Amino acid sequence: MNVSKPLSSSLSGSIIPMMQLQGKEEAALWLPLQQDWGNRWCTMPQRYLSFCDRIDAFETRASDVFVVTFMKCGTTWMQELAWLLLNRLDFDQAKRSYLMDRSIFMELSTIRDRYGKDSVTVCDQMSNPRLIKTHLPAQLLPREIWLRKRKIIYVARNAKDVVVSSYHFMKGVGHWEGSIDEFVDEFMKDRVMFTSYLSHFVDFYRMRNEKNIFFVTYEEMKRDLKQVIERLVKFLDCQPLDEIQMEQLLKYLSFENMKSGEHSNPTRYFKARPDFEFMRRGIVGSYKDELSAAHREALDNWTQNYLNEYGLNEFEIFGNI
Ligand code: PPS
Repeated sequence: MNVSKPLSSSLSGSIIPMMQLQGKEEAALWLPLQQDWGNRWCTMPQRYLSFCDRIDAFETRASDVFVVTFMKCGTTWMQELAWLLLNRLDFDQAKRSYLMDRSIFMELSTIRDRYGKDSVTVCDQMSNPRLIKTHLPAQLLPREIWLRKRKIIYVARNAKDVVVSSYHFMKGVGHWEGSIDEFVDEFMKDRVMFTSYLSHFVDFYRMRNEKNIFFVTYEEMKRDLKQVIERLVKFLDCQPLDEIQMEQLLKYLSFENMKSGEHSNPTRYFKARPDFEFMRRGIVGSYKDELSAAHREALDNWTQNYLNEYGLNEFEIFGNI
């Protein structure tokens, strides 16, 4: 892994020091994409450097499922769904405890101290079946995931909604002090945490037909969650749900229900500004009244130019947004 010079001085709005990381070049030998990971970038907090070797060497288990996303793409929604499927729809347990304590965020300790011990160790000690959340891009995931073809659920979301949701989140939890205009610009320059956003989801979109990868979009989950659940049940080798179970699950996963639940809404889990709301709008298209016309156009062009390199377009991935 190559690490470029720290970028903290050029990050106008961010209040945690960041740096950009280049991927592992040798990964091209064993990744499904045969991608040259040396061309892939990821902006991470400097603390990541004390964790990256252990994340790289993280020992996986056959029953592991990794929920991999760029931030604000519907991770929590998918984690709750996958956790419930893997735990025989144990709604009682889900109502009693925060999802973040049931499905650990692997690199959380690279961002903030939550546990006293680090989040990689906590992942290591979880009991089966482990449902592990990560925002790391393909090139920085534990290498055993690829070597042993562990199950990955990948959720993608359109760029404009991700930018808006990320801005509110980062501002709310105190990781961003600048304006939304500055945020959009920094996002497109790959200077916000976990960027580059585009290569993050395009890599997984291109791997979507691999047997161990379940690719879905937030937009698809909004359009037809039932069909996504049916597909996921098969992917996770769970017992098919009867109609009553499906209805219960759909009700539990509704935005309104998760927002009103003490533990399904993670808002109180964060030390954040008083007006912070994790479950914010939960819609497709919040960019329409939150981004300027200039930024909508800039993000569209930026996205499409990148997708062109792979012969893709936004509509085929996300549908109408
Ligand atoms: S994080 O912090 O990266 O893990 O955030 P993440 O969970 O990926 O994304 C948060 C956004 O997902 C929305 N959300 C939902 N939408 C619809 N239905 C349900 N049940 C649901 N749960 C979470 C949440 O509101 C955030 O999106 P925005 O657009 O900000 O509302």
